[in-house]
Amino acid sequence: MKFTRCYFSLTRGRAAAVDYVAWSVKPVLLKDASAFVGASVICLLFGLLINAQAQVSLFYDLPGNLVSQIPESTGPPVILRQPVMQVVSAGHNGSFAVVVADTTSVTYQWRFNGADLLGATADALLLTSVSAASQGNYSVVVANPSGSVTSSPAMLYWDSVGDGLPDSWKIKYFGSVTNVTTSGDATGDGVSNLQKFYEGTNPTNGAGLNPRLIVDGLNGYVRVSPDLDKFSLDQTVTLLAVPSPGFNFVGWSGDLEGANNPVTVTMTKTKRVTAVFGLPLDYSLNTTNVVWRSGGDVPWLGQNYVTYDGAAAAQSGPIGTNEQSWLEATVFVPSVATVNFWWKMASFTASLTVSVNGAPQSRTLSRSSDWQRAGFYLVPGYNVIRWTYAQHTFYFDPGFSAAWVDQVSFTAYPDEYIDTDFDGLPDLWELTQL
Ligand SMILES: [Ca+2]
Ligand SMILES: [Ca+2]
Repeated sequence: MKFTRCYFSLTRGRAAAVDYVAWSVKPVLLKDASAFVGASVICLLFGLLINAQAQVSLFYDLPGNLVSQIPESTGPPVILRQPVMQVVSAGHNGSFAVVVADTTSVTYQWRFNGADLLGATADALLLTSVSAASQGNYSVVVANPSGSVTSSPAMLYWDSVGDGLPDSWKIKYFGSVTNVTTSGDATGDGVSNLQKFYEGTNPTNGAGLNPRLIVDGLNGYVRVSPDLDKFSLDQTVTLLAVPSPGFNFVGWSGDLEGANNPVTVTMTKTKRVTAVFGLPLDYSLNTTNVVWRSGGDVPWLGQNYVTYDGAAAAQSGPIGTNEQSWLEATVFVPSVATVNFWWKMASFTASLTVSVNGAPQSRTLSRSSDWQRAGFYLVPGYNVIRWTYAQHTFYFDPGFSAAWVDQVSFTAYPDEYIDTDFDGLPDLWELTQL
């Protein structure tokens, strides 16, 4: 038995997203001399095929000796990776590099603003003692016997402060090197100066801005489509709120309001959006035959973190300053009645008020208070009871604040003067004084 081999190799390199790997062809097993001819043709065809991409082909005879090497340079050099822009501060070196597909017989000549740099003839360029005068375009001319190609120019920016933002960029947009910070955001669009520099957008008027989208969900998650790190200005994005088992989607909070789901958002700026999910309100509030509604800037939600009864309670929606969140029950009572419930508040900047059939009640809850019982008078027939949680303007960050309601009950009194504890005060009156 005889065998022949055809080996192909390819310079290993890395393009933007693709690793070139070495090619190899397993030995071709031959039974007789005629098959060897066929195998040679196969090897040659493989060689031509791979040569078209690799520009390197090595041919071996039967014992494995190298018999021919097709000239590597069938064309000018191919640049796999271009030099990359960099920002260099005092005391640091600058460096640029180029990666070429086939380095055989290749020469390099680096240029600064189009002029050859003396002695800069390697595939990498190291710049020591960088100063303001070093700022400019760097490129490299790569040549082989077949021709030459010039890399795309890469900027070296001078950064005297060492914060990563070039002096020239700061001066161009802000007229100052010292009064600009990397985290600054003069246009208030949620994208920092550093991000704007790298994205080539204008930090003073937002032109070309790439807004971000930060989404969050409690007891569920948000599916974003397309799900990108950054968006183009005014790009539309679809958000789908997906609740955890047992929870309902209540509404959106933050830079998005309402309860449409899915919902389309236009990225006019960087946005923070929270999807609010809750337990069912009748379950949380221990009621049956009551129609619950909720709304405002963000609706109330059922939850099981802060409760009076240890099971679940309703919590005001996560709202901002000068916003409100309301909870409303419609109930039918055949006679005079009371509505009773427990309520609680954790806030320095909000109030929880109650209205019955549109009439504001004097008893309210403000600032922080632990669970208390409250009661209000209802007339025969339909009654609408509304709890309104409102955040007011204050000169400090209120942090977390919310109100809770639990264990809502209704008691009807066919005899409104009944006095079950015989203290001379009707039950109806006593329950509304809680
Ligand atoms: Ca409850
Ligand atoms: Ca009594």
